[in-house]
Amino acid sequence: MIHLQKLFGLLRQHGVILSGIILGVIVMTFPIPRLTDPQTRTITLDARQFEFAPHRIHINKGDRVIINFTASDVVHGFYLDGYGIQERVEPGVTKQIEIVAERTGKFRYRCSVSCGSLHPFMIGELVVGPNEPFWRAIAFVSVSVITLIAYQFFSKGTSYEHTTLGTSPA
Ligand SMILES: [Cu+2]
Repeated sequence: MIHLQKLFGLLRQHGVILSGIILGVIVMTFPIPRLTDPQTRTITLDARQFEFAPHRIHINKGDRVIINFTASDVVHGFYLDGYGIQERVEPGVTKQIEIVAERTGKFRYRCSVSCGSLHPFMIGELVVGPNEPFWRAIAFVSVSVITLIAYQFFSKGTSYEHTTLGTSPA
């Protein structure tokens, strides 16, 4: 009878840990098909006085991006900070720019051809987000922290019981 009580006590205390471990395993192995493989994306980027359309491009780390770069009015350029990629485009001619996103972060792209009075303000932003392992890590850490908190909470409730069980004759 005491053994059974002890078992229930242990289960109540360690069941939290066990649930945490199971949840952790689920988080680490759950398939996220859309994010698993780096993607190849094709984007049309148009340059005009004095902006890029789109002015912000969102991708994930590891993605390969093919930019079809066009100009609507005058000659413009494309320079990507941190990648050292530079291209020049004339109206009516599409230039292809290929980028492989190796690092996460925000990288500005700017016009590299003096195209008019507001040329210095012709700036866009490439946002490279973290890919799937990052979100798994975040989820795993969250599960661990929640498990620890729950463990602390539940073990407080059973500590008295354990002391009693420990001192009682078997
Ligand atoms: Cu320009």
